[in-house]
Amino acid sequence: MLRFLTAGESHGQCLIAIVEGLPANLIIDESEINLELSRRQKGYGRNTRMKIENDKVKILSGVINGKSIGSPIALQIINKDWENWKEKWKQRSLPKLTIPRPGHADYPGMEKYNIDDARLILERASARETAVRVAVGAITRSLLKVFGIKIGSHVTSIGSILATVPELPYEELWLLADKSELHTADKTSEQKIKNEILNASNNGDTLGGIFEINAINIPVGLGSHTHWDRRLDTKISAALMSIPAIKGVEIGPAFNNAQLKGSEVHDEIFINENKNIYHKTNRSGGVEGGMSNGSPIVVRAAMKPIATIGTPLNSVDLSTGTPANPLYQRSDVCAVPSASIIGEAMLSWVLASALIEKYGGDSIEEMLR
Ligand code: EPS
Repeated sequence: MLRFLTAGESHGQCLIAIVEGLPANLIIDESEINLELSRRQKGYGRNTRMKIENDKVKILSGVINGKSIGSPIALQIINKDWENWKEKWKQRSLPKLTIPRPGHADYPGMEKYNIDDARLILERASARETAVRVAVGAITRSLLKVFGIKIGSHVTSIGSILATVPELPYEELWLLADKSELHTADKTSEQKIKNEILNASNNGDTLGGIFEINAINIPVGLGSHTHWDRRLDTKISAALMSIPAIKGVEIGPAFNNAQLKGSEVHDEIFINENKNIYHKTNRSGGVEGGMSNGSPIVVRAAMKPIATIGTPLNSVDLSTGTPANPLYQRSDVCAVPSASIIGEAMLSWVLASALIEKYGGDSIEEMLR
């Protein structure tokens, strides 16, 4: 079984992940992990924090001479911003945050953990933690690569601006997106989206959006129909929903399909002269009955606008019980492009887990056999 845990706070010393259950002899290239980390850091609409951080992974265990050895892999990413915070933490000079921000983890976290300072909740609730998830995703991406599976993504909307996605093979869409500051494959919408982000920023506001992740060269039969928790779609949606601010996930055009008739939705099955089964359409998003059906996996995720906003929203000072507006510090205006890279990492993770479950093996060679 593949599993991982992370540790670390947004303005603490570092982020840590421990990955357990990867086969031995998998080539793990630090520069490929760092490439994924830098992809997550790009994107129009981030705040000055992204200028402070320059994420690089340090592999602390489980990899010798560039290959996994079957033991737990420990990863570390240093928070450069720690340098600006460590004295404040030491001197306990940071004022308590007692007014929870609507939409953030502040209020339920303070109540649940009996903590009177939202700072102690937001430190771990922060999306900073996703940096180390992307490092984990990069490792599982290496495993998928051995089996020919590729994953990419592109942003399909930000705020009210919908991208017009060109009709191109997925790999070409990903290349276009990787060249765009908004991680969209639609060059024609870029300026409109930038203006929308700039307007939101000028008004002390934030924006959400939607991104799509695609995985290609998928074998038939990952996941299982036999139990709710073995279904591939269960795992995909849970993994995507675990990303901070993601509030909706669909596999294939699910919400549109719900408005159509069965005859308009289900992907007909064909056989070619080599006796290979195929589909001409992919309205299932590559998952039928909780299992991959061999078509590309297509997942969309909806991110809500970031909860730290400059425009005051009603809240309550929990130390006095009186109405108050939360304190505003810096925040991102829009992080949808970064979220799409985190989505790729989480989908890589799910597919690698499903692949290990189906093909097993303690080494890459055994898995391949
Ligand atoms: C985040 C708030 C911001 C973001 C951060 C996520 O950090 P800060 O409070 O330091 O300004 O920059 O994202 C990252 C640091 C990152 O690496 O993505 C939040 O509250 O979720």
